[in-house]
Parts: sequence; C-alpha cells; structure tokens
Amino acid sequence: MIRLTRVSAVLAAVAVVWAVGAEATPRIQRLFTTRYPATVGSKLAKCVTCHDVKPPALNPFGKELKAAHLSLAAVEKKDSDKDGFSNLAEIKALAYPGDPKDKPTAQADSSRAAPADSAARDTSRTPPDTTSKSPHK
Ligand SMILES: [Ca+2]
Repeated sequence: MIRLTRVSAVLAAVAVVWAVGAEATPRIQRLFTTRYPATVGSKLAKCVTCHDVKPPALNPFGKELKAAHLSLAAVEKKDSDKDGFSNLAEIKALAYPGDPKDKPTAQADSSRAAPADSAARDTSRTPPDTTSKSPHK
C-alpha cells in the first residue's frame, strides 16, 4: 500500500512537471511577440527561436534567456550566438538570435544587389583594360 502511494505521488509529480513544461513555450512565445510585435506571424514566432531542432534542448539564445529568468530586455544587447550581431538587431531583422548561420547581413545580401552588381562589373570593365594598355608600350 505504501509502495502504491509512493508510485502515484511520483507519477503525479512527473505529470505536473510535464504539464508546466508543455505550457512554457506558448507563454514565452506570447512574451516574445508582445515585446516584438513585428515578429508576429514571422519565423521568429516559433519554437526554434529559443530551441534547437529537438524542442526540449535550448539554443544559445534560449539558454541565455532562461538564465536571465525570461527577461527579454536583459538579453537584447547580448550576442547569444556569437555571430557579431546583438540579439535585438537580429530580432529586428527577423533573423534567429540563436543561430550563428542566420544573420541580418546574410539575408540582406542574398535578397539585394549581388547578381546585378556582378553583372554590371563584368560588362563595364573588361574591354577598356585590354585595348588602352597596349598602345602605350
Ligand atoms: Ca547574434
């Protein structure tokens, strides 16, 4: 009888811990989107902003946020993923603050003038260099 109550007490504790853990993510997501309204509906309004691909595990941003007792303001100036951009700069640019491979400039470079810029260089430079040098010799 004593064993049964012990087992059920342990099961009850496990159920409480599981329930609290399952509810933590939506609550933190609400905190996040309330502080950063521009992220509503974006890729940042999802679990992977704080978690690795496998959700219980935290990424560097999630770990620092947890260490700061979920104070988003406390981690804004930090660079959790060490990619050279503050967490706030990344959040404003809708880049993951916990993923060093996702940076504000990488997004800007890929979506902006890279192809047009290289095409312009190719057409304007090559012909004048070869023709103008040979007569001076
Ligand atoms: Ca960063």
